[in-house]
Amino acid sequence: MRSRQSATLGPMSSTSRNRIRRLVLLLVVALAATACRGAATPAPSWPADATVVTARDIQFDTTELQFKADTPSTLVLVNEDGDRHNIAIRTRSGFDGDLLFRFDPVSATTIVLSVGPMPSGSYFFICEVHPTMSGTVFVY
Ligand SMILES: [Cu+2]
Repeated sequence: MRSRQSATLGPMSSTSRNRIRRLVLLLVVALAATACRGAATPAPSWPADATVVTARDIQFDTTELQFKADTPSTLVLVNEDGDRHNIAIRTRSGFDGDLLFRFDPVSATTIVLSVGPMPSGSYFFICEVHPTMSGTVFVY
């Protein structure tokens, strides 16, 4: 009596070929995803006590910044606009008084900045590109 030909013993069935094809496709997709992750710029990080300001629609999300006196601090600008923004801190409002801190305007990015120690007092901050984006700085 002849035994029936078994699908698993014969030449590779089309089901098996499809399974392997699917596996290879999955591997390619997984490798591509890994490669993309590797190429991406890591998101910036900052200390928990950093002062974080968000710029959106040509406005800062706060009119008041606070820093500890006589201590180096971290200032983070999250600029969600395509427009360029910066922050300058001065002893007087607008473009008057002594300049205590500034950085060049940036667009559509998040930057983490070191702010040098400032003596306690009230100061003013402004976006030099959009002077209506301004507020008060309390150093205490
Ligand atoms: Cu601005």
